[in-house]
Amino acid sequence: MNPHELSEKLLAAMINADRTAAAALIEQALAGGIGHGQVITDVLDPAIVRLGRLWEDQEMSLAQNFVASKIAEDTLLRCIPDKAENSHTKGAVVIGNIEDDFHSLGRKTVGLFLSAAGWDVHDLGNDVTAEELLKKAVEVDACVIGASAMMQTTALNIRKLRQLIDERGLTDRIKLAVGGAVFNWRPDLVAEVGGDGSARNAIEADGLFMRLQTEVRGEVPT
Ligand code: B12
Repeated sequence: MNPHELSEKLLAAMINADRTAAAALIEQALAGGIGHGQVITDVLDPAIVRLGRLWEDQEMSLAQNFVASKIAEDTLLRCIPDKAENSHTKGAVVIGNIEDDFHSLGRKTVGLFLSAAGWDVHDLGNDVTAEELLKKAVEVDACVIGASAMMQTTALNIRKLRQLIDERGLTDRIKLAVGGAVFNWRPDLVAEVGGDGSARNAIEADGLFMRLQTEVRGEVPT
């Protein structure tokens, strides 16, 4: 089966709340030689985008979407890329969905990819306040905070974090990465909320975090 066919079948499994079938499809894709990253970009991602459209077109309920998203999350965990050989040598980073945001799937994907790329990821979960994110970043000496938001309303809550970082004189020590579907639709929002940069997906997040770390430390991480 090619990635497109696998994605179609995965979508059907998610809609039918068939966790076992979804897991088997991912195993099949990985066994067939499709790389972990490609399973996410070419199989899982298109299925989730279609799922989103079905919901937007009101062809499925919030509850159905919730269950389907849970299955997508399980599926995602099966696609974790291999750990970098020199794991966690790039330094500490803090990530979380900003206050009032509960769209965990994207954030978790980013965390898994960053961890596999060698970052020591402190994932604070959903609905995290600006204060909590900054407190943790100071505690673990992180030079990047990654704030995730999926909705226009919650994205604006990131402004509080920008303000706190600046007020405490940490502008040059802690950089603010922002991301989530809403930033992909409205790239101008990155500047509006005070982000230092954004990445369209989990695969590009490592490059962004490395660039931001270099801005802080003035050196290229190994
Ligand atoms: C799944 C989903 C849900 C699930 C979430 C389940 C979960 N465990 O995550 C549930 C059912 C809980 C949900 C709830 C709601 N949702 Co919703 N949801 C979605 C949906 C369909 C998909 C989001 C998703 O998971 N995408 C897949 C992931 C892998 O992609 P991603 O999130 O974009 O993440 C990638 C990148 O953006 C990037 N990234 C993400 N974060 C970060 C962070 C950093 C630092 C970086 C660098 C990169 C990065 O990397 C990720 C991986 O590649 C979207 C529609 C859509 N098309 O996006 C609506 C959507 C986001 N939801 C929406 C709404 C309105 C809601 C609700 C208010 C619905 C309601 N009436 O209750 C609630 C609000 C909950 C809340 N307060 O947060 C709206 C937002 C509208 C807007 N313009 O603001 C959307 C756009 C749907 C719509 N068009 O109406 N939702």
